[in-house]
Amino acid sequence: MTKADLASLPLLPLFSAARKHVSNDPKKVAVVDQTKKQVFTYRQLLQDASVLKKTLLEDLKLELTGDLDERRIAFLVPAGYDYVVSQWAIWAAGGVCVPMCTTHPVKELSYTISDSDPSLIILHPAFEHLKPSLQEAYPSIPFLQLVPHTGREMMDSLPPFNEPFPLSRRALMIYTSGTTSNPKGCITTHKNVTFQSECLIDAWKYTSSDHLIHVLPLHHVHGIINGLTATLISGATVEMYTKFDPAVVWDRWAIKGSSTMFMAVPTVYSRLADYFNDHVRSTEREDTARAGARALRLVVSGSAALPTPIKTKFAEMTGQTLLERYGMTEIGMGISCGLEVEKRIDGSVGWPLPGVQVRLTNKDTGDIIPPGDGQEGMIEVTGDNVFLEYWRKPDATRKEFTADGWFKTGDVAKQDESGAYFIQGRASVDIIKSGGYKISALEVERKMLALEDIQEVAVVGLADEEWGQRVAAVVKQRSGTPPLELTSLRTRLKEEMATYKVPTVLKIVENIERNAMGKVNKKLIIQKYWPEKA
Ligand code: MLC
Ligand code: AMP
Repeated sequence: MTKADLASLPLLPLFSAARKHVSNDPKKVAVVDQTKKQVFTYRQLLQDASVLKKTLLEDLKLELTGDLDERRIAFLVPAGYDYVVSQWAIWAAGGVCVPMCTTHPVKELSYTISDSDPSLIILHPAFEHLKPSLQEAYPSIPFLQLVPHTGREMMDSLPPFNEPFPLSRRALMIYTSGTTSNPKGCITTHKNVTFQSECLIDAWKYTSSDHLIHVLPLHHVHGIINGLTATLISGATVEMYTKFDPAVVWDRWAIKGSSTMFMAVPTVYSRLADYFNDHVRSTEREDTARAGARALRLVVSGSAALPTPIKTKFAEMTGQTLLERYGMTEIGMGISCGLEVEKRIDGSVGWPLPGVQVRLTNKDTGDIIPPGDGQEGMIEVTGDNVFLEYWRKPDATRKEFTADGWFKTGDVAKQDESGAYFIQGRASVDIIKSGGYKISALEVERKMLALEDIQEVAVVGLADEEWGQRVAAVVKQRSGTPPLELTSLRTRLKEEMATYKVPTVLKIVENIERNAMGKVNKKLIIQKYWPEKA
């Protein structure tokens, strides 16, 4: 690589921050890639992003304009340095990042591709085996075979920088399930992405001395914004893993002081607690493990309600009171507890983040509930954190906003006199949260109904301590078909949808009760078949 290979980078806040980190410390490590077992500096990251930007523009024959001009670029790259380079290169070239889920079956990937309508797909060699089926389905979309990067800086200089395009441009598209049966592409702009990251940096005081152990998937805001982008804007180091493994996390924590931050969903803390009890407690590793975990500066739980038993167990093991915060794909993070442990309130997700406005409204009338009066209401949010639109779905976008422009989250909460929020759950029974993933019951039902042996189905979320909720299916089989059995049904459904959406509980019934309108009352279904969960 020579300087001539480097395309210029727009001075977006992220790249401007990275340039500053290099000038403060040219050797500062941005990414520790635990799959490659290599480290990558901010300087190399800027160089590699600039080279890949050039390749993207060349492949699309856009060298002359030097601008992807909000074209979507989908990418299927494992969590690690290559992911970060791909994301930065797309942003540098003026494109919209469409990160694809590395565990999705071909059919889900195909949906993302057809809906986002990308100009190009970046494919990491780890996913080469998927290329023939994707290429067959989308013969007109070019593929860019990513050449994995190695941790070797080729030169000292940085790419040139130029004036950025407006931050109102679209930056990121994240697919999110909702009350419709197909996931929607939630679009955030550069302004949104920057604001979402900076308000967390402000609240949680990320600094360049921080070191995050990153184990979350990189097709959702928790992993992308809180984990990756906020950390890199701060000049800290992000240590990336392709998959969460409790053994690895406890081993890393045991090296006291080698990491400072950890962020995860409640299921991960439940797994960490189980692993500690089974493999660490009463062994010679116990003291170092406890001391290392206790020394962490910031340990955050979110994306789903944190059950008190998990919080209590984790505190007993580590001395850490998990910091809870509330967020959503459409808003990044909205509400958070603060760094001062003594001010955290049990069961509360805290107070609005700096610059984010939150209010509660009456579920039936839409009237604003006076702050702090303890009534249950729907959470509404406004601020620069709030997304721009659902991709090519103006009606769906409009429906989610009030007449005065606030985003309707669909979550129910109460607020106490101190202004602290307490999440009470979702208004819709058709939205399930399992392992921190949001799942549309309607989507699962539609895909199950496509199987010929299923005549009717109702999908519900069952409360579960480890997963938050489990996806359960009540099924009426088509007569004359062989008895359905959970394991083989799951195998078939894993071809159709992401594993985390596939029901883990199955109930075969003679009839699914419906009301006069033909609707299923899911609360009654849970009461009837799983009274202990109702
Ligand atoms: C997997 N399994 C599940 C499941 N996921 N069962 C029930 N519910 C789920 N959600 C099953 C699999 O089918 C499999 O069964 C077995 O459990 C092990 O699967 P796995 O894939 O190996 O699970 P694992 O890798 O251990 O994943 C668990 C996890 C993961 C918690 C690490 O789910 C995860 O990373 N969740 C994070 C999701 C996230 O980032 N959400 C943020 C969204 S943004 P079998 O039969 O195949 O063996 C957002 C906004 C905000 O919410 O506020 O942050
Ligand atoms: P997603 O659409 O995948 O981004 O998920 C967002 C949803 O996760 C929110 O609408 C909430 O229902 C839920 N959620 C996020 N954080 C919390 C939390 N701390 N407590 C309870 N629910 C949460």
